[in-house]
Amino acid sequence: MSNKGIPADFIKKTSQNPAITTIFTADPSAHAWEDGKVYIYASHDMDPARGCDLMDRYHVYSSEDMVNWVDEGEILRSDDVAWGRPEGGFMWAPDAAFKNGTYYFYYPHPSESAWNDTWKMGVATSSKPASDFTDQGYIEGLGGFAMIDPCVLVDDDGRAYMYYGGGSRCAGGELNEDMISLKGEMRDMVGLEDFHEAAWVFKRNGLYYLTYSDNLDNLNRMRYATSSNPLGPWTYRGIFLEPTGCSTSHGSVAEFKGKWYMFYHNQAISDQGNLRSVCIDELFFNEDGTIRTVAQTTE
Ligand code: FUB
Repeated sequence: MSNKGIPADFIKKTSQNPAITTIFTADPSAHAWEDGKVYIYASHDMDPARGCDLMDRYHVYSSEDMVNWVDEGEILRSDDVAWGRPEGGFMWAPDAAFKNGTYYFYYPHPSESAWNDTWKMGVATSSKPASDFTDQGYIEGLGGFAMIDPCVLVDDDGRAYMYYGGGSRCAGGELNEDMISLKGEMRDMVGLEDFHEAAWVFKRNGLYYLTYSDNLDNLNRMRYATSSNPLGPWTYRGIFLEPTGCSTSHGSVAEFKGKWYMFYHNQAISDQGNLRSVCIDELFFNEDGTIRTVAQTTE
């Protein structure tokens, strides 16, 4: 497992945020699994000059206290994907899910050299949350527009839903029991205002929340909408993460030991939008279920 450490001359400050400082990480998808730990499945920014095409592997982080984070190592790289683009690269924002004793790792990746229209939603599985993932192919039947930023919600009744999208369209649909095929058609998520990318769906007190980044020029914010149904229609609720200083914004929301947290990224360490770092702040809700603006802490 090779880690590309952060060169010392990139490090401008040391603080609680960013929370992950051993390598550059972005697009955190956080999950509290049944082993009592919280896990972050993140993208790995690797090269400032070439940027997102060189992102070719994923690391997972775990914590028992939301303060001390363990790099669980690399869990998948483009070389492991038999159906993937021969040149590799382009391992963008992932997500993970757990169902019936199996961990599912979802990742967007092109299948051909001419990468632009060839993205697929790959799936790897393991009996462990942070190791031994094996690629299982990709979800058939998806496509038509930006095949990036998967998010999978396993609802309280065991039904699972996948969301993805970018460039103004977000789609959602139900997965079959196997978690790697679609049950019916994907449909557009209706009611989101100024959707850009980074869909994330969670459930709190019976209400579904869909968070996403918007199109504010070069400094995307994160907005959210709510619904009583996992596939909408959605009611737009507002902005809850102001710009982080980074040209992209991407995050997830998870509950851990009775508190809610916002996981996101900024470029505080590198000052470069292609070398991002995962941050964490507590997330607070109002009595009516609306989300308070995240206070982005630095110490
Ligand atoms: O990390 C690559 C891409 O940048 C993600 O897929 C987007 O959400 C943006 O964060």
